[in-house]
Amino acid sequence: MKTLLSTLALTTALAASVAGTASAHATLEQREVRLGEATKITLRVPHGCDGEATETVRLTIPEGFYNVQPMPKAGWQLSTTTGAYATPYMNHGTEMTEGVREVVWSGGHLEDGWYDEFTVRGTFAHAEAGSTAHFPALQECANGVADWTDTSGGQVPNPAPKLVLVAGDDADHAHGGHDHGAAAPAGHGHGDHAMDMGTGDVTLGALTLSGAYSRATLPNAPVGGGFLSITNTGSSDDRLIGVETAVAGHSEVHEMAMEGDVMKMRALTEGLVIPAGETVELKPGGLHLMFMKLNTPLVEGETVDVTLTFEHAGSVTLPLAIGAPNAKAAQDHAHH
Ligand SMILES: [Cu+2]
Repeated sequence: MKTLLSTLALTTALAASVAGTASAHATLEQREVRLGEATKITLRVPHGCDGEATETVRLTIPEGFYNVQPMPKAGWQLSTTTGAYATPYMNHGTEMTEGVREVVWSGGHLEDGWYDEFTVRGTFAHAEAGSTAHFPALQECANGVADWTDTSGGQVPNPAPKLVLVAGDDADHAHGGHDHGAAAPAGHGHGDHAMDMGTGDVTLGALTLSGAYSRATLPNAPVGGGFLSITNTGSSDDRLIGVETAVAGHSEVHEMAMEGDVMKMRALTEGLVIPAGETVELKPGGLHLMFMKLNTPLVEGETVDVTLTFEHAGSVTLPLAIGAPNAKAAQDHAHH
């Protein structure tokens, strides 16, 4: 059976190359891009649909390619379709739950014998280094379509344009000395690791608060996030019921939860239970403090005072060290 399938695939590939028109595929100029860095992706269109001029180019944005900005082209109308991200993206301290999923350049005229390029800019995140990202594309002509949507990776006549993701310089990789890997399930690419402990631990009754940090935001960013771990050394549960900071008009405790197949954040209106004898971690992509209606940007290297109120342990004000926009842990590694 396997032999038969490979023979079929080979026959199809041969037929495609003999036919000629499919011998030059639509491809991406970029072969590799770095995770976590804004990057340009260029779709190269080498011919029309079986001799006809291309009038519309549709480019599908892969999961994990965030904050997409399409580049307009003279002579073409630009439109985009937005949709929810499977995993939200922290963009300079602002949580983005949706963005551009398809870009369409239409109303153009690219002769069969001409060549053109179509460009978008964005940032890859929440993906594994070494994985392949596909940008399925369609060319529409007056009477036909050239289809570049096959993401199987096989020898097919219509492979989707693709590139390989490589490790960037983000906080994940800057943490040379930390062995986060052993206990964490490998291979899911969310990059959220155990928090660094020992950064100005605060004790409040039976609770220990540690590794508290925030992330820098852009001027005029509406929201910011706060992260820490809370250990309950006592024998009864406690509950985080209040968050307050002078830099925000309103603050909440949020969780990330699946709604259908989309990850969304929502306020924990009943507060966050800190079970006896356990540690609850607030971290990017999971539970977090949400500072809304920010009245001043959060500046990297500074601190922001946040008051947390617990049902039993009471209130405490602690400084959150403001790290880089993509910080994944408190920056002050006092235990080193
Ligand atoms: Cu939130």
